[in-house]
Amino acid sequence: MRVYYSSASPFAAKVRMAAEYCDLEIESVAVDTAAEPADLIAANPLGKIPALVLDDGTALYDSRAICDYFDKATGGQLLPATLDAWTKVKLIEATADGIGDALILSLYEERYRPADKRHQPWVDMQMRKADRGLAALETLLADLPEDLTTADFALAGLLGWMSFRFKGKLEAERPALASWLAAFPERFPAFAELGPRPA
Ligand SMILES: N[C@@H](CCC(=O)N[C@@H](CS)C(=O)NCC(=O)O)C(=O)O
Repeated sequence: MRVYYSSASPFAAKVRMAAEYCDLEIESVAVDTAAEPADLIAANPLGKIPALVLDDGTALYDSRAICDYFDKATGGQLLPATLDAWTKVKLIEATADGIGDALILSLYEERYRPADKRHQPWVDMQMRKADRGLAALETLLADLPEDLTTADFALAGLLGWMSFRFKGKLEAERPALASWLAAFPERFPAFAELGPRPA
């Protein structure tokens, strides 16, 4: 299996950590999404990472679909079996991923738009989404099962990425999330190698 990724991406870190946890061997290929490389586009017409290519050439993208694939391929290593626990995990994962989407959109406004074309109210709205999501996550942490799940890898991807893209925000505003992140490498030592880091 091959995964297209960049070292800074919270979503790519999520799937690379999940693959490691499931003991799945994947080849990681670093790409620059802004350059729209042909091999990434062939795997994912949306040009986003992470994108996975299976050994038979089948492509799969979106971190949730990829993690669900890993879970199914390994007999349920990433998601709880009971409906109640599964629902809680999926809600946390969706919240973490949605915060990532909102924060990335706010960063792209700066990265890809000329200064005179930026619309601050829209950025502010994305930040409000992220802030509400982070507040919800602090409460939802209590619902995480003991064993690691896709929700833990989504959280570790998001919070690890925020620790350098939004430096100091978690410590100042969401200390429970900052503590959760600080404790994560002990629970999953491969975070040091596979967690998000500045490109
Ligand atoms: N919902 C997607 C989000 C993926 C995503 O937004 N990836 C970003 C990098 S962190 C990307 O590829 N951005 C390039 C683009 O949007 O063109 C997932 O969970 O995989």
